[in-house]
Amino acid sequence: MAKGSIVAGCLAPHPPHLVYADNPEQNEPVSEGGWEQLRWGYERLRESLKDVDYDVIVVLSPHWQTYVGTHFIGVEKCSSKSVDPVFPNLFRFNYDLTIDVELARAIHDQAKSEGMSVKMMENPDFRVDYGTIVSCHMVRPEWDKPIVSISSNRSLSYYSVEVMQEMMMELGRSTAKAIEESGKKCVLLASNSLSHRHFVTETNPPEDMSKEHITSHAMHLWDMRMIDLMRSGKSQQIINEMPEFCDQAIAESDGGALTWLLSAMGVPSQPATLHGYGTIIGTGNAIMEWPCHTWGEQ
Ligand code: 2X7
Ligand code: FE2
Repeated sequence: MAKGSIVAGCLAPHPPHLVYADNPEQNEPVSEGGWEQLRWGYERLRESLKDVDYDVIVVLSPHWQTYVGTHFIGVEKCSSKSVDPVFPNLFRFNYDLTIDVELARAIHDQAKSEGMSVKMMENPDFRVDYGTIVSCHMVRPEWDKPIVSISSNRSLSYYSVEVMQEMMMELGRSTAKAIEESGKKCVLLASNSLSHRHFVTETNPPEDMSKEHITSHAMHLWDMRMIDLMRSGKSQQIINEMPEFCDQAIAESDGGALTWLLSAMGVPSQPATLHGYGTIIGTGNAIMEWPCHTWGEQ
């Protein structure tokens, strides 16, 4: 069997506003658009992945929060309605998705053999979180690929950002090894915003773009710094600066997704492509792609 591989890694932010603004048939609320810069960014990412051959999407979302270990959905068919608890006016999404349980279990087993605390989530009534759904929908609205859904172990809240990084580095290595042994080609998604300080009131209508901007200059500077590091292939520096970034920008990378992604790709020195940047209710969001399939044997 040929070795499996990560064909692309993406930073794929998940504010529900993006799905709301796109008006897909699965989502109940209806909008007049909005957040076009980011939605055009997702369009460019989809175009870039159009001719890339892959079997499965592997996603880590900070909105599936687990406090004892990292969990993996272990139920093959998940269908229900996902409602954003903070923005139920924007996101009530009927989903029907397929999980690659075999690959999920392989990553679980590999991580376990490395000493991590892990669990297969086998409750058939489990409600899939909106972060997972929004990122997968924006990358692949056809929903024709199975996914592997990984929880965010809140080790930062329990311990520290350093412990979170150590654990996500190991989870990344385990993910890469399990993928290689599976023979499957995978697209990895780190589902998170960058700076994450948001407004506490909503405009009317929510898609009024005359009110949308970053919450502060300091947040803008952090977002631009991170994008610059990603575009210049300085992954190790991102990992080194993660404690300050999480602390000062209240960054949503505190859930570990970005560290996991960089580790799974081998902390690449190849540049990432920026497909789009924009703010959503004041938070900073970048759509980035590391086109690993173009890098050859590493
Ligand atoms: O989950 C989110 C987010 N990360 C950023 C902005 C707005 C809503 O939801
Ligand atoms: Fe979020």
